[in-house]
Amino acid sequence: MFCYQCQETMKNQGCNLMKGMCGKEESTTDLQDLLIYTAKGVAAYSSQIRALGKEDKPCEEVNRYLVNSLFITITNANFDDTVIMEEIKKGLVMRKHIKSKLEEMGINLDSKYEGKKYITWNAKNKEEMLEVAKTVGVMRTENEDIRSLRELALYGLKGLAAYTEHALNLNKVNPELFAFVEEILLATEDESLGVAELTTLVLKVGEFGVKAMALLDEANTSTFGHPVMTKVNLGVKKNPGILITGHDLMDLKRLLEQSEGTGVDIYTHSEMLPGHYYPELKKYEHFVGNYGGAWWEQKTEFSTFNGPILFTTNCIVPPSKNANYNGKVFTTNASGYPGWKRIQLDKNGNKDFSEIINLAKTCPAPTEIETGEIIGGFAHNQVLALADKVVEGVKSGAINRFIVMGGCDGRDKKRDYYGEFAKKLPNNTIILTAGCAKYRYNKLALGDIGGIPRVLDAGQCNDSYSLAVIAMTLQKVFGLEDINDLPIIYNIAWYEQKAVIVLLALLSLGIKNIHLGPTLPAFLSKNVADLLVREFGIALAGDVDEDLKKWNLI
Ligand code: SF4
Ligand code: SF3
Repeated sequence: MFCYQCQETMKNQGCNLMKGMCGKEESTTDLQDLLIYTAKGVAAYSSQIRALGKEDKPCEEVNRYLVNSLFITITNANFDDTVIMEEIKKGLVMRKHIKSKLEEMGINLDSKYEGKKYITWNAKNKEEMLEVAKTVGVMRTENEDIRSLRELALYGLKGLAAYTEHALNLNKVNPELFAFVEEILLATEDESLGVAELTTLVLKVGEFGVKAMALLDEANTSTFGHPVMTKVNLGVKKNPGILITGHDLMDLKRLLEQSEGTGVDIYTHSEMLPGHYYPELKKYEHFVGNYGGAWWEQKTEFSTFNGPILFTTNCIVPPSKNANYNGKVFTTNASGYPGWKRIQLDKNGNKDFSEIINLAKTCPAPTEIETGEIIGGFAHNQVLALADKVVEGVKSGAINRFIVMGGCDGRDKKRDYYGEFAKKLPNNTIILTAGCAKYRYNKLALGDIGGIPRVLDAGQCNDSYSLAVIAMTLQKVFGLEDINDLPIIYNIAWYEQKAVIVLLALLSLGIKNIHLGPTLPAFLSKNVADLLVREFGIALAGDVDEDLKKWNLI
């Protein structure tokens, strides 16, 4: 195995032993590589169908297949070899099907893809799959700069695919995105592309990342309304509860609908917290609060929740063998864990959560682990509704700087930096956040500036789009030519591939001098890292006092 796609990778070099630092087994890692490789085989043929303008039914299936395959391989999304093998088999059938469809039209792609194993390989069982998998991993690209750029593009694409899938779940599609997914999958196998071409492609991934996030923003807000300022309860009620986590708001909606009037309350964990901000979701009386913090605290927090837990996406932490919540966890969408039941769409496009609801009824109410409230819901619409106050604050000097501190949280001790940084920021600064990184500071009593809270939470990691919209609007309001002239600092925490697409999206919008932490990605070769520093001013965050000084904040 070799994997270096996340921030936790071993020694910040790569997980290459029997198991990843995230708990992913060697076989799972290898099968995930093979799943991506299978998707490339599908893309070779489906891109041809798409070029012919035949976007009929089979293409819809292909679209979902491509984004879902990428999503499954995101860090902490799916640890289940059986699920991954099923997806690989599905891809092989799909590849064959599209190939024969093209041949019926007199199109044969054998010479175009001559020597490319992704259109020819096959396997009958796990052993054979693992044999092939050994030949398709990251390290087969020998040149480290080419490898770095290919992987950077692919990791960004995984994040883009995740957001595209959430939009698809709400019936919103942008066909350009699926064509782009095919383009990048194939580009990462194209030997004719050198450093310059791949660098251009990486930036293009960012551009399309903006489109994917805009589409998801549109999908979420047109379905559930625009997020509004909301106080979310952190304590517990007396009813039994279901804890829902991950990022898929459609699943949250289904769960709320199906559990209404059953005497079971619904709580959010980690990245599902922003569900509370949407009018069409917050209207449910039994949607009672948020339980706990970021994903990595789930072992402790799930053990006191007492009721069942539903994962709609990453991040899963493998449970201990004797965890008291084993047997009570369910997954859906791209997420999966061996032994945990998966609930998938039925023929009619519905999901039946009754088993989870019935199980909840037999469980005690959650044990209280904290009390109080947090405030959020500051996506672009809500912040722009406060625009006059914000502009006034900046003009009067009451607001000296905005600090964008979105992204991911994680287990690395160095991440204490973000909490410390937030605490030491002067009182005339406002933190703009999105993603689970917020749990490092969203429960601190940081106060407000003229009624505007000093931590403005826009939502999930995909809602980083909102932060970009806010920046672009402020640029217009202040009549600035360059977005980098705004009083905004970017100090972003990354962990998995959704943060990679957020970073590339911000770069594509022309935002410079982004600080990244707690470590720079291991998949950036020295030359690629140098290029990002040179062209975009990317820097490593790390020392609270030094960074505050650098930004004239102390
Ligand atoms: Fe290692 Fe991260 Fe890959 Fe897991 S996802 S194997 S921790 S690099
Ligand atoms: Fe968090 Fe996994 Fe990335 Fe959506 S839940 S931000 S780490």
